[in-house]
Amino acid sequence: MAERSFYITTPIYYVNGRPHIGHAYTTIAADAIARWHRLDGRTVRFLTGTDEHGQKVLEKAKERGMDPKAHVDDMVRHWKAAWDRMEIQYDHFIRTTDPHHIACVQGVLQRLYDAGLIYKDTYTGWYSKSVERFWTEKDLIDGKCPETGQPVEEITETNYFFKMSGFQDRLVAHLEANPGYIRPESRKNEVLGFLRRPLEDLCISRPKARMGWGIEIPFDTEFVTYVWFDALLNYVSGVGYPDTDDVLWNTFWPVDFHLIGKDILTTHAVYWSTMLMALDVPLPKCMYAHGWWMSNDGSKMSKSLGNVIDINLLADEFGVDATRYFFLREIAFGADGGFTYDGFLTRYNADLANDLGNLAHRSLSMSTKWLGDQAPAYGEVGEAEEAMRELAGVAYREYRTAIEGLQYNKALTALWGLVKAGNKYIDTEQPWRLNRDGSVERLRTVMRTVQEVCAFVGVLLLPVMPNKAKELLGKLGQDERQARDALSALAALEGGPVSFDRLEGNPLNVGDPLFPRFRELPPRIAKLFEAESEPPAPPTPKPQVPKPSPDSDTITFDAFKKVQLRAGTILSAEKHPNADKLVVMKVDVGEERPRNIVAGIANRFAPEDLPGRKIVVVVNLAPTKLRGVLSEGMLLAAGGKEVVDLVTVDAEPGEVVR
Ligand code: ME8
Repeated sequence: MAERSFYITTPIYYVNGRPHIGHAYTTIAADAIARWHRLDGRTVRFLTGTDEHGQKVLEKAKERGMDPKAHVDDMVRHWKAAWDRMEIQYDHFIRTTDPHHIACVQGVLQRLYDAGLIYKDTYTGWYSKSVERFWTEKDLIDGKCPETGQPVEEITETNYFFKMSGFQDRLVAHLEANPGYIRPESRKNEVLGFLRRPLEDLCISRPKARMGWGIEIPFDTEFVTYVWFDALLNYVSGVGYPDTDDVLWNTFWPVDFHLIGKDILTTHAVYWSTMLMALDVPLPKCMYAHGWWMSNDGSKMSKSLGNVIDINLLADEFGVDATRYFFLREIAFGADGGFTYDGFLTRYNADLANDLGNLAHRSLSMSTKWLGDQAPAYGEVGEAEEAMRELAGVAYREYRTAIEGLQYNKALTALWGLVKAGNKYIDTEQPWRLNRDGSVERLRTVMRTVQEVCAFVGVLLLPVMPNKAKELLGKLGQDERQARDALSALAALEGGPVSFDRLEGNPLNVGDPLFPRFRELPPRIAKLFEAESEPPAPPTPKPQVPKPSPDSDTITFDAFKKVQLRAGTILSAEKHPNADKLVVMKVDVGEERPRNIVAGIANRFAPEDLPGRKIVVVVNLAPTKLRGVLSEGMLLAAGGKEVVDLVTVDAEPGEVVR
């Protein structure tokens, strides 16, 4: 693979429904990193598409009374439209009904069959339609699919099998020798755990008599290909395989990142890796399994709970760019996240309206009012300006490392460090005072410095908020080509400060604020809640619902739902300076900085016993001072006044507890 090329994929999505927020999340994340590498001068291939075969899709087609091909053709429109709406710049949209893909799947099957790696056998297993796979009896939980809890069906049938078991040792060795193969790290351990049991062979066909919607097996026309075996091959057929002389293949394989949700890790880490081994194709560089978006109380999205998130509604009301920003900024890529419209509004107002929007608007308004409509030349540059340039250098390096490692929230946090510093710089330098006092030289320096900060931030935001970043750069007289040049100049920077020398004499255009502030939820969203909290038509006679007495401790489910619990890891602990019973801890709860938490657990735990413990934290408790030390949350523990143990959970910091 050429050194300056970059290949990223999303899962190909089933066309048994329309795209929702979860699909958009993976796709936005892939788009952001693809845009970053394009901007950085790499040759990029970003592949997404649709998974169009299999039982689920067939049933949906039947439900709609349509021929399956007509159904998938129709559904694909919605997926493409959603990605257009979200500004997704994929390089290729693959469909598993594409002739090249079909030929690729059949070629692979024939090759593995000829090599003796596919055989025919009769098998009995428990089939879960919801995930399109067989489970063994011991996999089932309460007789249901262990992944979805949906019913399973016992099926005995003759099928073709891929000798996956023969690759188990090689796969384990690969995972152990390549720690970055599956990320985050905790997911790799999950796969290794799975591989402690003997790996079975993989059933890769379906008899047409039972389910005929799939790619025909080339050596037995009574069968079609199992949908996962078909779908996974999109990643290689999408870059020319099996034609290994193809320029796409030679430029882009092995893929840099397969982005997937954690739900489909096994199929990728185990099925896909072993399929590639069987084909003697180099393995991907990384499979990155991100977490899930859930409603605030940790339940799945459901209309009756008022927690369905409509991506178009968010885009209509807050804008596409703000929506993209929110999903990448709000949680660590890898952790689960709870979604609320209020949380969205808070993030929007704080980061976009207040921090960035305000920085841009006030620096442009003041500058044009007092210094004319061009970016001013510097007067004398002093320590405060040097500090801003240094900070920009640090932000750039942190941003780059983080975004290239798909740590989007870390990258944006680094950038916001500079945005906040820009606002603070204005507050400290008080340009209004400089103007009043006639200190024009100094005023020029301050205004220009802030404009350079805005232009710098604008360039780095292009991958995340492509339109708003362009708008911001446009206000400063910069176009995309200049932004690209600016990025190459930054890349050439080994370390040290950013020179902030791009804007002199550029036309400035204040225009409207980039992100208008919302005082409350937009009416269309607020209405949604009204509609959903409206009581049903009054029943007659009135039901006698026992109400808790006013002094009862009973709370409603809605009240409980407000408590946000997350997994946290104690990083350090020390005695409270003023209270024997209290311990002061730093706890990682999946945010950019650890929380300070004070807890009355000293009776049971010495500070040195605590680091490394994985605890449960109430994260939305109002911060308070306990005997003079700030506490930003509360941990859960067992025991009354005397604590007997901590409530612990084996999960990554930031994981929702429910
Ligand atoms: O599994 N939060 O397709 P699929 C975050 N066709 N991401 C979510 C999510 C949520 N709540 N819900 C869905 C398939 N996703 C197969 C894939 S690939 C060769 C074949 C995202 O339509 C996430 O990326 O069920 C997840 O892996 C994917 O959608 C599943 O999409």
